[in-house]
Amino acid sequence: MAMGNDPKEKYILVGIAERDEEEAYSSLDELADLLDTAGGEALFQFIQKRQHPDPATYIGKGKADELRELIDMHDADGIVCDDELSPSQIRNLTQILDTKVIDRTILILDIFAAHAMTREGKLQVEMAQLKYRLSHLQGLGVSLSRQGGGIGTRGPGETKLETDRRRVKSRIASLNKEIRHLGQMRENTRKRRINGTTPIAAIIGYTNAGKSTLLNRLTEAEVYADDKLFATLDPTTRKCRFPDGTQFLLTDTVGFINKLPHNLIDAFRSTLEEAGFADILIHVVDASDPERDMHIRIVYDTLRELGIEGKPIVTVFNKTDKLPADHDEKLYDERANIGVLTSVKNGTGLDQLFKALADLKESMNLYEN
Ligand SMILES: Nc1nc2c(ncn2[C@@H]2O[C@H](COP(=O)(O)OP(=O)(O)OP(=O)(O)O)[C@@H](O)[C@H]2O)c(=O)[nH]1
Ligand SMILES: [Mg+2]
Repeated sequence: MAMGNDPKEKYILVGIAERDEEEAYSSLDELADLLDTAGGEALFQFIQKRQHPDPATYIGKGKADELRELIDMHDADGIVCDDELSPSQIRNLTQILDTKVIDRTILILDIFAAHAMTREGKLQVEMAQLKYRLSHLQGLGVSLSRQGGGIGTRGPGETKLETDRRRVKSRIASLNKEIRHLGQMRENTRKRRINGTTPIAAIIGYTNAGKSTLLNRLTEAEVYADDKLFATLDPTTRKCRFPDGTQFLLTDTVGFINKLPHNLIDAFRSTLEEAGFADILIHVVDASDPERDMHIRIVYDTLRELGIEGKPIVTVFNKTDKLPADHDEKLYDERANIGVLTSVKNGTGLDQLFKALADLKESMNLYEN
């Protein structure tokens, strides 16, 4: 991580409960995971109940004064807000709190920057960061000029941005061109694959559900899987042969998350759309997560946003080994053709998954072979 051996930066997590307070707290739990993945440490959660974020200061002015005292008392390095802030919100909060102010989007962009491995992935992240900074220069100038490095400062340097907007814009244009070119090359590879006879299944789902672990289990792929959010950024495709001889090409994809920044969806559209070329979607869900129903909803919302709809779906309720013994809720995804329960870690339920995929393939009449 960019912070090397420095002590971890400590942040207060700040959110707004527009309706349900519990929902706001669990969103902040996820924000804490994001912060942890980015190499920072969450001190505690600070939530204000209000109808809408304050357009000037996100939380109300009075609450901000209260927060300022807490920042001093706990010697925090900054705050992380659970929503994307506007340039003026960043500027005003930075002035009132006299500390570093970052938001969920900056955090996610930062993690993506640290995890991108391929040239295409790196270009896509740079593009998303430049777009975010271009639209936030006014606020970030104040916030970022007061700190040396750390979270939110990975990627393109700040002075470059401030000195010449035009250069940023032309950089974005040239990134666009190169990303398109790489996308074209990927499309050619894909066409060669489609000309083959093996059906393609894309493994999709919320971040940290176990998608890469599943791919690794079913194939020899050694995709990086870790208890981190957004461990995977680049699509990997591997061939897989089930015990009955049925073959599939399996593609691992980047995970989805609540409030995934729009700049990222745009920048990653071409790799995210990899799932759009699959014959079948394998939707992996962390069944042991108390928020699993919300995760399922967000996955389908994101798919819709990407224009990926109407594909046959096998939903894999994974991590059943972590379910409490007295668990009796029904695991159900109304949009899936079939649901199976697995513990990819322990290797249980994989036979049912094979059968589900083979049956679907059969019923779809996919590629006689
Ligand atoms: N207990 C348990 N843990 C699992 C299981 N499957 C995966 N995990 C763990 O869950 C964590 C996330 O797994 P990944 O395969 O990286 O998840 P992913 O969906 O690819 O995540 P991203 O690439 O970050 O979107 C890892 O620590 C895995 O070891 C399971 O069946 N049971
Ligand atoms: Mg992964």
